Amino acid sequence: MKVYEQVSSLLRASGVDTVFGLMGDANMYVSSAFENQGGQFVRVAHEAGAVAMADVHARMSGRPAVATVTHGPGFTNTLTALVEAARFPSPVLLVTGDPPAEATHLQRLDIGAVCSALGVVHERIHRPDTVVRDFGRVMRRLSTSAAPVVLNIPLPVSVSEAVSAGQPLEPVWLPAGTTVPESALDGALGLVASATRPIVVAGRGVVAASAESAVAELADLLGAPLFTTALGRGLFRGHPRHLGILGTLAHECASQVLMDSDCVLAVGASMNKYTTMGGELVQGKRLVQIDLDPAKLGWLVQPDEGVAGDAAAVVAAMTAELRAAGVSGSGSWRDRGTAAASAMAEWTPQDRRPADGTIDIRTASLLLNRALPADCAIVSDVGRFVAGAWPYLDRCAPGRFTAMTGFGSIGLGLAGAIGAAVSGVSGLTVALVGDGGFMMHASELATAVRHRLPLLVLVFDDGAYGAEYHKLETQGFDPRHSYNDWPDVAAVAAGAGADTHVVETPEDIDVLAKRVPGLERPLVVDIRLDPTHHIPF
Ligand SMILES: Cc1ncc(C[n+]2csc(CCOP(=O)(O)OP(=O)(O)O)c2C)c(N)n1
Repeated sequence: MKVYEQVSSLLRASGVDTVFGLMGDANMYVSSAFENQGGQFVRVAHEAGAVAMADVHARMSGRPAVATVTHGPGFTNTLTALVEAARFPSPVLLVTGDPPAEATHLQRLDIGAVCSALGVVHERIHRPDTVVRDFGRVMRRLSTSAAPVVLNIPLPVSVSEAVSAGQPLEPVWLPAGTTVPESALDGALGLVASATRPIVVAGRGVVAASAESAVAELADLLGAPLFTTALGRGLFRGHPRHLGILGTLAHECASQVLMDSDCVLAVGASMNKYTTMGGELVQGKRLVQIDLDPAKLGWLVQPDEGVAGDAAAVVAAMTAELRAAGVSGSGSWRDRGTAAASAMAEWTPQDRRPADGTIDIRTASLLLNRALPADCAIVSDVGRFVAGAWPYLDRCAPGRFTAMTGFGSIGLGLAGAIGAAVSGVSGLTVALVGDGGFMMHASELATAVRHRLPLLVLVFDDGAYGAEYHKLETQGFDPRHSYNDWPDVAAVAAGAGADTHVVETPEDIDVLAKRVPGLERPLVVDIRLDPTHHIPF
C-alpha cells in the first residue's frame, strides 16, 4: 500500500464520502485512490470552486468537508475561497502537497508561508511512518477549531510505501458545562426588565445552539418583535412578530418599530456594521449581547451588558428569572410588532415602475419566494442585489441560508451552492448571484450539470457591476463605466448544459413556478433588471 492509498482510506474511515477537487501531480494519486475506495470525487472546473464547494458543504452538513488541489498554481487558485472559509469560519480540509524538492521545479511554492500570511493552519504528513498520527492531529484540529486546515502531503512522501498502520486516536469529548451561575445575569436582566420597548435579534449563534424556541419564548414573555441577522435567516418563520433582517437590510415596514425601540437584546449575533448600520441603529438604546465567543461581544459596538455563554442556556435562565419576577411586557408594544409583521406580509413595492424588459428586483424576489418549496438551502454571492433579494427570500430552515460574506469576494456563490446541493441537506438548493459574480465562475455550472444537481441559479442580471454603478454615481462619476457587455446569460448557461428561463415580467415567474417542483437538474434563471434602479442598503 502507498501513503496516498493509506490517506484515502483514513479519510474514508473518518466518514468522508465526498472530495471536491481538480487533479495535478500532487493529488492525482490520492484522488484516484479515493474513487477506487468508493468515495465520490466531484470534479470542478477551477480550484476556487473546490474549496467554496467544500466550505458550504461543511456549513450545511455541520461536518468537516474535503477539497484537494495540486501544488503551485492549483493551490494559489484556491486562495480567495480559502480566506472566505477561514473568515466564516468553516472546517475545510484542503489536501495538497509540495512538489519534489528541486530548486528549478516550475510549480515550487512555500505553501506554509502562504498559509501563514492567510492565517490558515498548515499541517504536513511528515514521513511514511507518521501518517496515522499526523492525520489524527489534523482531524482533531478540524473538529475543535472549525476552521480550514491545509494538509501538505509532499509528493515524494505520498508515493512512498506506507509503513504505519492503525487508526488515529479518538478522544472522549466532554461538553463544556452549561449551568448558568446564580446572579451572573443580574446586569443583563435589569436592563431587559426595565425596557418598555425591547427588540430581540438572533444570529447564527442561535442556530448553532439550537436556541430558536428558547429565544422565541423570551421574546413572547417580553412582547418583543423578533429580528434575525442575515445569516440567521430561516429563524422564526411564521412567528406573528417576526420582522425579518435587522440593519441595512431591514424591511421598510419594520423601520419605525426599530427606531422606537429602547433596548436591543442580541443573541448569537456579532452586531457587525451591517446589522447595526455602522452602530447607528443601537445609538440611544440599551444593548445586551449574548455570545458564546467573548471576542464577539463589542465587536463593533460596546454593549451595556455582555454575557459570554451558550445561547440556549443563558436565554432559558433569563426567561425563568424574568417570569419569576413577574415581568410580562407591554401589550401595546406587542401589538406594534404584530401589526408591523402583518404589514410586511402584505407589502408590495409601489415606488418605481420598472423599465421595459426588466422587473423590479423586490417584486421578482417576492414572487420567486412563493414559487419555492418551504425548505430550500439558499446560498448567496455578494453584490448590491442582496438588498433587493435577501429581505424577500425566506424559504429555508434555520442554518440553511448562507452567503459568501467572510472575505467579501464576488464569484464564490455558485460553487458554494453546488457544495450545498452535493451535501443533500435539501431537495432544492437556490443560488443567488449577480451577473458579474455568475460570469466569474460560470464554468462551474458544468460541475452541477454533470452531477445532475437540483439547483436553481437566480442570476440578478443588471448588466453591470451594480455595487460599483451605485458608488460611481453617488461620487459624481459616470456610472456607465460599471456596465458589462456580457454574452447572453441564458445562452452561457445553456452552453454548459443547464436548463434556462428568462424573467422580464411577473408572468414569467408564474411560468417558472411550474418548472420548480421536482427539479432534477440545474436551472439558471436570468432575471433582467434595470441597472439605474438601486435599492439602498
Ligand atoms: C473578487 C472580487 N472582485 C471584485 C470585487 C468588487 N465588487 C464588489 S461588488 C461587485 C459587483 C458585482 O456585480 P454583480 O455580481 O453583477 O452584482 P451586482 O452588484 O450588480 O448586484 C464588485 C465587482 C469583489 N468584491 N471581489
